[in-house]
Amino acid sequence: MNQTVNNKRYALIVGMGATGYSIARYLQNKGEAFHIVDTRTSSLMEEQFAKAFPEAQRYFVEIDEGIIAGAHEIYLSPGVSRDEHIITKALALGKSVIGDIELFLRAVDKPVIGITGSNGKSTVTTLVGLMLKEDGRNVAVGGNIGTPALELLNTQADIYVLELSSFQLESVTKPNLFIACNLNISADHMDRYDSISAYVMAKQKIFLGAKNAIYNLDDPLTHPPVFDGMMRYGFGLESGFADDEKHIIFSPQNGWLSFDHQKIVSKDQIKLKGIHNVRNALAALAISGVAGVSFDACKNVLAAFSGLPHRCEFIAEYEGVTYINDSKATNVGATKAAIDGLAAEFNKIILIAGGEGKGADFSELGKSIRQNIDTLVLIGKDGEHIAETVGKDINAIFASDMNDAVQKAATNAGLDDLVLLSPACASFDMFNSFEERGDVFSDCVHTLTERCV
Ligand code: UMA
Ligand code: ADP
Repeated sequence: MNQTVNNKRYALIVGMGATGYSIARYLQNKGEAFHIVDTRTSSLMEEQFAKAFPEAQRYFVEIDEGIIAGAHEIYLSPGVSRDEHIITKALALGKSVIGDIELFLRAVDKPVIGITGSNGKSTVTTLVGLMLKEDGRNVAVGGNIGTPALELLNTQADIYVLELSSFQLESVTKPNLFIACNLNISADHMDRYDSISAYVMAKQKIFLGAKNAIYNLDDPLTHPPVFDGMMRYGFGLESGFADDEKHIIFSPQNGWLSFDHQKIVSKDQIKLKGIHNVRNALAALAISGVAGVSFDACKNVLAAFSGLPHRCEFIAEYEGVTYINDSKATNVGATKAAIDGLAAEFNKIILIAGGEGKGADFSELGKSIRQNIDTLVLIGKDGEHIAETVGKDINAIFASDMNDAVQKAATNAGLDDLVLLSPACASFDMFNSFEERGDVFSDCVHTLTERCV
């Protein structure tokens, strides 16, 4: 492509994926010109872009500095690091580099709820969306959970719920949300951040300008700074809170989840399983309660919602062995939560883990594994690294692919045991997505059970 600079005002979109596409569509609808660049040699969506936006110039890997200099603003996709050479050049030229969330927030004139955290975002975002709907609100749900935020603008909703990743939060200035929630922090994406503090700071941006802040009483890294005029609500498991601190807590003594001393729902009435999901229910109650949703609507949703696919999802029980798909556990914290939450229910656990480790420190996983895992079946790029880190005293087996892993796990399982796929890693070394990884696991389990009938 001829890299000429024209005189027309244009923006530069970085990344030709779902976000880039939503930004391009948004600008096209507004009649604004743009160029698009992907810092890789090609994009899976290249053809779609060429068809939908024939006017826009497309570039790959390299781009003249003049094109960057000529852009009035740069719109960055979340998967592209702000350390990427095009972005560092743009920033050095004094350009504003923002993401789709900032564009969405500039355009929207209705209340927006934002939910971030290392784990549980999609579950809580879904619960809050369902609670608002149950309460009769016209709600639109999107962001990192799947539908890019800008696409929600076509829905004419009265209230928006956005799942926000640290990558998306890096490229907002001051979100000014109606409700901002930070669920929990454990290390993730350490291939993208220099330190855990850089990751924590990206997450903390969610609170800037928020009217209401919701945080995890048990996790100090989620606590917001004190801002004038910002209401604060803590959720947690019978955790300490100040007398004047609004709190949404679960009491293991009486088994109830309560909102500021008012009992709302008992743990037994919640369909989701595991203590991490009690935390998710508390966060959803806190957010929905602050948004004015009736507690009856919240209760109905908690009693009916059995969870999203690929999150501790029951697949089959065969010859006394239960098979659970937790493919969405793409970091150490998520896998720890799944193991610790499920261990009490089974005789022993055979864990299938491994994949693209994203620079994680797997020693954190060692304790949970040593306490609760009988056999570790390892797959993917970082399988060996996990085995080395958790120690020699664990029965670790290597598998060549998912089918091999399921077979080896089944061979090592007996009555009342659990075979758990909870990889603590991203899927990209072996699969296109965590969904594909979970589907392949599920297919392998079904093949195994059918073959043996
Ligand atoms: N690309 C580059 N250079 C890079 C990296 C990527 O040019 O260094 C290009 C790719 O070649 C591709 C495009 O950017 O053409 C992809 O953009 P993207 O990686 O930002 O992904 P999108 O398709 O826009 O999807 C993004 C989120 N992906 C990431 O943040 C990595 C999706 O979250 C989100 O659903 C979607 O926007 C809509 O908001 C996915 C995710 O994995 C599920 N999120 C991470 C997570 O949950 O852990 C943060
Ligand atoms: P996210 O969108 O943040 O990735 P999900 O709701 O999709 O979160 O859950 C992903 C995985 O994280 C689940 O498979 C589960 O193992 C784990 N998980 C869910 N909620 C929590 C929580 N509150 N704390 C720790 N781990 C959790």
